[in-house]
Amino acid sequence: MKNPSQFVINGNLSSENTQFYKEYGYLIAQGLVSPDEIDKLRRDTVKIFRGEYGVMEGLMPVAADETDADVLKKYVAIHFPHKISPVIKDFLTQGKIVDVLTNIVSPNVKCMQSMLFVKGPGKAGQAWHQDEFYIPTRDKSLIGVWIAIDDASIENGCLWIIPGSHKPGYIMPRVDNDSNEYADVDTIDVSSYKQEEIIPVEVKSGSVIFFNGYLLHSSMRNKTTANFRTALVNHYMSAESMLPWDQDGKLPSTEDMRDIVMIAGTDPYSAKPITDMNKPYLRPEVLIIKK
Ligand SMILES: O=C(O)CCC(=O)C(=O)O
Repeated sequence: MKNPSQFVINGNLSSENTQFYKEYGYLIAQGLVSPDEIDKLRRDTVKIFRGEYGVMEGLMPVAADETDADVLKKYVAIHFPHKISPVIKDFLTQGKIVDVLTNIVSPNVKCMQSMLFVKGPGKAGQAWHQDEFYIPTRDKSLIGVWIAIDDASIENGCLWIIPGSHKPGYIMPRVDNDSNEYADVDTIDVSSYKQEEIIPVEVKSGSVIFFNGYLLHSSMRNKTTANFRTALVNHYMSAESMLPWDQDGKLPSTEDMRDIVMIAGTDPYSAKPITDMNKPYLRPEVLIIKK
């Protein structure tokens, strides 16, 4: 039976939820985002990929007769959509999400990344990884907030996680990926975990999955022929920690990447200006990260 403490009910975080997050590294809040908010995000997704907020590298021209689905089928995801879309920028501070974050991360929270996945039919998933490998905080406070815009199922490529895998608290070695489920050239070898320890997180539209930056997670290929698996994933951390994040060499090395959005509390580093270094970009279909 599923442990009921993994579910946040009506956005009210209980002490059992907090304990569960510490032990297992994730929480699920079903229906945390209302159908109206989801509709707004859905319309905004189309607007972004139709280039209505402006063109960016990799965005393809749209023919007059192309349906929304035709347009979206060409893409996997866009990184930093909050940089162009006021709707997504606004959504970073969605009240119920902020409430959970201020309870399990810190009263002072900042956001450094958003990603909007459309993941149309046939598109590959993300290999096993820990987000802190990519976005290194100094205090291990990174948290992914995975918002289901469409229902996410095993068939359309939902998130898979290994509960408790954040506990050792170190970054695990990466090995070559030879599975065509994934877009990445490398992965983490999870064969030491038992099959039953590796679980799919199937959720309905409007649900939110919160997961620790050291938690092992992945997603498989979308095996449907017509369904998208649209999800907005925002990453947050405690504002007390600096963020030495160079985006795998894309940004100059820095002791503290200040292209952030404060979403709760106070910023202890407010004497340093907020920057605008990250530009939105489209995720390529094959991902190569330097080892
Ligand atoms: O949604 C997915 O397919 C992968 C998301 C993910 O790996 C992440 O947010 O770190």
